[in-house]
Amino acid sequence: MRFAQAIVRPPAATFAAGITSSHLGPPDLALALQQHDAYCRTLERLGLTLIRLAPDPDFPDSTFVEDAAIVTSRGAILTRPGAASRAGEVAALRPVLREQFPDLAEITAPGTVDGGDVCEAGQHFFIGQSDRTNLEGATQLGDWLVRRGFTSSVIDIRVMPGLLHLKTGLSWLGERRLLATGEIAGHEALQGWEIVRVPEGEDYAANCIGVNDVLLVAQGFPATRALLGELGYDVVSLGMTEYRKMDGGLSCLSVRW
Ligand code: CIR
Repeated sequence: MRFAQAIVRPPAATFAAGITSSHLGPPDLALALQQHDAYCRTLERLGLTLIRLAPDPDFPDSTFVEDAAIVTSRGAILTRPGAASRAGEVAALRPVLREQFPDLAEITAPGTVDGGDVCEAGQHFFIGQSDRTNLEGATQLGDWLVRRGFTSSVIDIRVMPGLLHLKTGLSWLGERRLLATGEIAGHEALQGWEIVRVPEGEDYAANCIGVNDVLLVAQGFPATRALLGELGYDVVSLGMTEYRKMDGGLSCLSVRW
């Protein structure tokens, strides 16, 4: 997974007013900003040029930029986020992505898609059908991917209560290997893939991203870190505590290409 650029957006002062199902208490904005800064500096150290969007207090969840767009090696598509309070987040990404991808596509009503439900795995994309991504949205995205020579499959995660998005429990580690929580590991769509199970009690660490030979994982999950290290990955861990309080994972803080 080689990336040269990414879009990021720091949390706004209203961050704590975002949607969450966690019972971890309100996020500390100052610490969230520090964690965001460390995340951005890590991407830059790995060679990425960052496009930094300004924080927008009207959209408390807008730091989770990944949900608003999907960028592939063969084009980009804006999503139509499934939560009403997040629908307007796409507007800030449109001009930036259009400049880079002139034939920028867009999911249209009644389809909804959150980028967190879209797990790229090389030529194949796993698309989560969730409370945020409906079947119409998943179908529009699947058709768009097929026209670009990719394949896709849909995984219904509505029956997996611990997962907000597909990527809450599934990440691509490269080649044919996926990191998955127990809930998702046995799904038929993953047949033929090598599954690395997230160690017991560390489900949050399932959301990780490979960036230019390094695997970025959330800090505080030693068994996962050790397991990935044994498998030969160069693991870098990042503090994510304040984003976890808002149901956000590591991948959601950037759109990469
Ligand atoms: C939400 O519920 O939409 C946000 N509070 C968290 C979104 C996290 N995004 C992601 O996992 N891709």
